[in-house]
Amino acid sequence: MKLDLVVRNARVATASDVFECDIGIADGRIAALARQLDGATTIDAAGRWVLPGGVDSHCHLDQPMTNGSRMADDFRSGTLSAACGGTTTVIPFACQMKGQSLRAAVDDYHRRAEGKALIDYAFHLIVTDPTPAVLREELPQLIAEGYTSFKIYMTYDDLKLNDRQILEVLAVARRERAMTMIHAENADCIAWLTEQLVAAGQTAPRFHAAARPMLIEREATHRAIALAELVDLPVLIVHVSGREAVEQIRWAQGRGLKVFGETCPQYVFLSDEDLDAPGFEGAKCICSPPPRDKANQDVIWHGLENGVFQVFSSDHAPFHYEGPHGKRIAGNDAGFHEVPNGIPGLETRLPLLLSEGVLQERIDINAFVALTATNAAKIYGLYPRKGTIAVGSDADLVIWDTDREVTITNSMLHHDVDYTPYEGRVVNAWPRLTLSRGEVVWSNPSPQGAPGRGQFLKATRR
Ligand code: DUC
Ligand code: ZN
Ligand code: ZN
Repeated sequence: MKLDLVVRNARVATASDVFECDIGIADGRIAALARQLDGATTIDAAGRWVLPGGVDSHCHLDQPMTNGSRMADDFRSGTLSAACGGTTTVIPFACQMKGQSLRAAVDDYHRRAEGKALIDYAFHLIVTDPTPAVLREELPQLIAEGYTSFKIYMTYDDLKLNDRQILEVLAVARRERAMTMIHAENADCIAWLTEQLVAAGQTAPRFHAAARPMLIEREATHRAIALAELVDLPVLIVHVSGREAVEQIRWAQGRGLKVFGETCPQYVFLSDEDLDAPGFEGAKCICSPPPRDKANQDVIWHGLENGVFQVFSSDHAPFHYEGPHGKRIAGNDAGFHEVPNGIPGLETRLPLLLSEGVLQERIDINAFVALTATNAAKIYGLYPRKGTIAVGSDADLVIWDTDREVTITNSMLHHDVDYTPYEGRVVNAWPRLTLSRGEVVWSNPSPQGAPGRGQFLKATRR
């Protein structure tokens, strides 16, 4: 067999196994896993971890906003940042605006990605306006064309669905065997609390957490699970922040319901103390649900260890700290309720979890691979092309350095955001080399590969 490239002396981990071998690559795919392979070129992994490239199944790129704010990353900078952080597949969102057809939204996002993406991408849909045409025609057609997952929101005026609308969308997902992600927070409770906080002049960034206490996430998580049970449909609860939502998911899983859970770096590496940073600095960590306290960080860690969570994604939602289109869109000391929600994290997701999760022995390397690549690829219909190291899979591989300290600073990152919430944090893992379909896209410290080489991936149904 003629191999284009051999990665020699790899210490491979998949979601289930660890083994040492050479990885032979031909035509962008893994063609052989064996010893003593010969190829046209070779890369020596020298016994380092070689893991499947990350699948970041929850990130927002170039998503138009309705309040005048602007996302800092488009598909060029976002996918570059992902690749440099060891991620080789992203699944951002194609978000329908109310009044817009879903098809128009999908076409728009393809235009945003084409010519820019460095790595491969699929799309989740965000359904905000489930008209009869959307439910009967557009969704079934788009699912058949490879957009097999969608997110629905229970909060945000411009995005949210009511319970009846949620049921109707879930019914389509069941019939068409699509996967549904749910943002579970109770909109009316947030609005009521926000009104009171603002009236009392309590508008500093830390009050963002007071407007979204955990019980409103718990209530919505329970309701989302109940609605899915009524329709008899698996669902995935996104960006779970702490104990009360975890308890709902564990309860549902214990009853035999197919409820998947996703959490994100901000719920183990950030806390309410970060929201309480001096002045307006806390706005850098405003995201929803908000980071909770240290006790809740432990609960999320346990959920990563004990299988409550299947997916660890970034929820990269990038806004500048400075400038008129980001966190300060409503002024230099805007109220928390006027600050765009979201934080960057595409590039730091994997180093943080490998360092603090695996090297600190909270989770094993197989769990790391499952949480960051394999499970998302399976849940969202990209497996086994993506998310594992196996003969026939795309040669999306990352060689990891795990024996040196790296101090995270925003200047070393490749996103277009002017800050990282993880500034100054020390990790012991960083990608040394990232391969996407057998091509080098990151060789520390240099990004490589042309924007636009990333391919759109059609996802299969459940
Ligand atoms: N939900 C997300 O999924 N991302 C950013 C903000 C939000 O509320
Ligand atoms: Zn969300
Ligand atoms: Zn998100």
